Amino acid sequence: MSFHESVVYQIYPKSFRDTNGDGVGDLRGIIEKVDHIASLGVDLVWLNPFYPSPQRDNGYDVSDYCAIDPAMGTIADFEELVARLAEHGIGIMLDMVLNHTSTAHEWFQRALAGEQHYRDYYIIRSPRPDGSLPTSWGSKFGGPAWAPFGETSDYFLHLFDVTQADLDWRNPAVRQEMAKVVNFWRGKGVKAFRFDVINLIGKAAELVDGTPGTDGRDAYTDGPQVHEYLQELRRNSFGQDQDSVTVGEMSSTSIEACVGYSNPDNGELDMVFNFHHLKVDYANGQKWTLVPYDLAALKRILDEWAVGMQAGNGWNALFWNNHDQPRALDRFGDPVNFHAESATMLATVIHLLRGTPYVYMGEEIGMTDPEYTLMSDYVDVEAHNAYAELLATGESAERAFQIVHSKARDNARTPMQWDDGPTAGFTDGIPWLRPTNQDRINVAAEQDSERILGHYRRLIQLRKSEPLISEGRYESFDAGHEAVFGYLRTLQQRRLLVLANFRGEPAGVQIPPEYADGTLLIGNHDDAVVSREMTLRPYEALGIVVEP
Ligand code: TEU
Ligand code: CA
Repeated sequence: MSFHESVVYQIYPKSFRDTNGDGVGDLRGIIEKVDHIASLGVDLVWLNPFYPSPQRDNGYDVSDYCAIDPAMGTIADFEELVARLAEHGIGIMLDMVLNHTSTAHEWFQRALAGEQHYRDYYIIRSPRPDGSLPTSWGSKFGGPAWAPFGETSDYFLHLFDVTQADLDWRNPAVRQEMAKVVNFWRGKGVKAFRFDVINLIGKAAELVDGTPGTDGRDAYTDGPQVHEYLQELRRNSFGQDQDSVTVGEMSSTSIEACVGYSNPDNGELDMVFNFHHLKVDYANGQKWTLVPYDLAALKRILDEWAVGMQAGNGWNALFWNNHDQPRALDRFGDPVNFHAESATMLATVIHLLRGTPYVYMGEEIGMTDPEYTLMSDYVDVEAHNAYAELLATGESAERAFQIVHSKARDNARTPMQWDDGPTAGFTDGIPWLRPTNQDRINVAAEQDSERILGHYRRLIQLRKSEPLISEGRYESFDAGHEAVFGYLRTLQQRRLLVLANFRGEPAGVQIPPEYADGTLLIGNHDDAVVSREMTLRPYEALGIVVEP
């Protein structure tokens, strides 16, 4: 089966299910919940990093790529999980954090101890003649991207936390190590990989400041050699498996670059994540701000990426949620007044698009951002840095908290809500991050009503039964509509019209005559009637199919 027909379920292992009462999710917890995963009908499970790590960035600070953090389990647990999922035809997609290592990694420690071989693994530079940092780049987690390299007068680059040192991919030894890491997991039966911020590995030999007044990302993103490095990695590792599936996480990228990464003729990756559609609630491109989201921009970006990637024969990973994003339901839906309607509307939009859909754990039951009231409820280093920076720039404590509340990555990282118990059925101990509304939103309650879960299952099945969805051509529909996002999919004579009302009020739409005689393929209200002049109810979404 091609990845065009696949759906991926993302699990943040730390927050899925804890089996030993230490408050942290573990691999045995995932094994325990295999039936839930299988019941969705997904093909792959992407697991966020579970490797040994000081956990400064929740596992994206890897200190050993070829082992499992004891808090998460053992290699035997992993092998059991692979086998249990395989019984249901589900493969595992592993998260490869190859742009940087933890500074606790043996390579960095040996570099610090003076071993030149390992020093060359990292990006280490002298200050400029005037004593200033090598470049003006900012860390994506706040502050400068350079930190003193041990006791020397040099600096090492860290585009993320100060404990995440960027690797120098220009060094062939680094590239070989990374192929070895991928091959280690291939040896354990893994054929699918998600590559973390992989478009940042192509940094030039000579590092220069980027656009003045920015964090300099244009100077190192989608760098000159990234395509060559990906082609090499593919040849030396996952490309040797006929049925490998790969997705690259692309930070601040372009359609053009992403066509390059995912056009099969280039021999790089199968598909790409980009984040442009999730920046429509940023003021002036800045994340730590609070403004209503811009629906016109959201529609335009979804459409541009669908059209642009299709034109270049690239392939998108489709998603609303992941472990870095506040819940889309809170951003683009209305979890208070139209919980099930807006959750299923968002799902419909993504699942019928051209690309491969990803479902982030909890999305299938309409999980929302937690109802936290204190900064001490948050754990993420990024949230705390941002709060401090907001205060330093003169925001009131109340406003700074509101911003963190709406933007923190912890919003997505609260424990999976299995039942309405005090810890949501996540743990018998004290959860590392507190759930808040499991009394209303939990898997057990959804099993009974199936309003959201059932819709996800139907959408996932449709992708497998309808080549129109997995292979059809994409075209925009009524792009100027102020409330409705619409698009067409066509495959030979079969055609599909998808309509989704993003507003909490009814919205009128004119249906082209040929679709007015079509049939309802799926909808989030079971009593929709197709007609020439339709009025979509609040957050109503549907797909109308026309047979030849
Ligand atoms: O994220 C990359 C990234 O640039 C963003 O998603 C970033 O975390 C966010 O915009 C901050 O506001 C990846 C991982 O998904 C993330 O969890 C890691 O922290 C990061 O790389 C570093 O490995
Ligand atoms: Ca545990």
